[in-house]
Amino acid sequence: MTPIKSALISVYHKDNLEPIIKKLHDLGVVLYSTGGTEDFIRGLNIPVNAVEDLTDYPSILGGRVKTLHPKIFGGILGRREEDSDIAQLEEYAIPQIDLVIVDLYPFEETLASGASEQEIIEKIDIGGISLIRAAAKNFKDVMIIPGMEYYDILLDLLDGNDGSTSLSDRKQMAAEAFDISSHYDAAIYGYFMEGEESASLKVSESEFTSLRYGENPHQQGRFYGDLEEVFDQLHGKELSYNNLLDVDAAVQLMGEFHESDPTFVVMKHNNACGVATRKKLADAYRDALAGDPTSAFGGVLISNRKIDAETASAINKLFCEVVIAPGYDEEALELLKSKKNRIILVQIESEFPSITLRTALNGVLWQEKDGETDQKAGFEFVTNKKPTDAQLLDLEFASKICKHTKSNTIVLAKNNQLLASGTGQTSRVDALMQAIIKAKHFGFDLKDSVMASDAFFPFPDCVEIAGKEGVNAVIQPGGSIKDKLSIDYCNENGIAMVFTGTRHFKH
Ligand code: 93A
Repeated sequence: MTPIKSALISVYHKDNLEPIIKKLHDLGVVLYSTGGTEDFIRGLNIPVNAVEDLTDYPSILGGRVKTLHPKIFGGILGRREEDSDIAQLEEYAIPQIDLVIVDLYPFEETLASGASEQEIIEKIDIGGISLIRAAAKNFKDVMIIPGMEYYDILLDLLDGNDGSTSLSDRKQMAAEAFDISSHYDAAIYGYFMEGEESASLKVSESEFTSLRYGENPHQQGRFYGDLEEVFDQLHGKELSYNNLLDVDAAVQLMGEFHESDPTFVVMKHNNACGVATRKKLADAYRDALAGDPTSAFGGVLISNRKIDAETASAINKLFCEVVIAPGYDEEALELLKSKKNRIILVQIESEFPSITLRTALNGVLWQEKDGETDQKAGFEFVTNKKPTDAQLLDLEFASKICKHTKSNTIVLAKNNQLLASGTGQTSRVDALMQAIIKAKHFGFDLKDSVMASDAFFPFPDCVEIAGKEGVNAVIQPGGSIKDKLSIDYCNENGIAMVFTGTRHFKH
């Protein structure tokens, strides 16, 4: 047990401090303190030494530098068992400090109060956090009390041990101290990163939701995170594991269209099977559904506009799992609620974590999300024929869908409508064949349509097949050693092709 003979006390909130000070005084502990805390102690008629008297410096820079001085930190960090440390403390007349009590500037409260930047910055505690870290580092000799929530523990220890502390108590409090300091710094980091990475990934063991099951009924499933932060569920059963994956895929894709005219997307198994942008939402829904009315059954629908009654009554003719929108007219909501679907409210421009995680073998793969959206300003025109303005819009439209569809993928589109896509195929030609067969099956004419590919064409086969079907504009990253063969075919057949330089694999 080590007796406490001296204490440095520097606390922001003075509440509940009185019994501690009185107890320390009764035990004959020598007290050192900073300005406001010193005034408080003097107010109790208890003797206290001002840190200024010890350092021979006043508190300067408006209080920014109060305790940051070797006479303070030497007394905390000096190792009592190290002869050279003790000799130096004596040489420089540095008193040993056995107990440090700090209550930090309230950074998070100040931030939450909506204070100005200047006020927030001033509430970044420098001296206090250093005192906490120094005392915790030297736990072999020094006891740290890193916040007012630990006063009761200190009082109990002082009562029980007649003013002495044990090594294990000091070590335990050191751990608490680093918990406090790391949270404090994390809050400051969060403030500085605001806007850059404000949507953080929440994976916390303590915050999970049990799902009815995983991907299949024989698999358990859970969600780690806080769904309420992202959306409001207005109707229907709890979302399943598969629903959550589709909702995620849907909002990510719709994020690409948040500034577009009314747009509707039908998602199925994480891929879009219908997408259309129109002047009227009901038309967008009709034309999205036309993309693949078969797959739409049991799908997840998302709109970038408030859903109106006309669109809602059209939706009600279909069985769907989830409807997602940034709003619902009253009548639309009543109509949708009459069916067994789930209805959720999401802000389309919500920020989501900028990274993805998935397990692989015995570890976790981490990557940044694909944040690149292909826009005409970045297109490289590689064929003699340049796309028309209408084709450019369709190329952008198709490329956005392509980016959010499982690889290998080919997307065929025309007039802001997804005609068909080939999804998750093992070859690009298979993806194209699938898209062509689907488009024709649902009655589309591919003449004057556009084609998007998530990766380059290793051979000219895709442009040859597509060209014969009537596709007359193509968007792809480029970069194959055989690019020239595809370009030649396009030039010979009056097809416009653009390179984006950006691959959009999604596995
Ligand atoms: O501005 S500071 O970072 N500079 C310092 O040197 C310093 N030393 C202690 N803030 C500093 N403190 C903090 O002052 C403590 O963490 C505590 O919150 C506060 C107590 O000040 P007072 O005793 O004057 O009320």
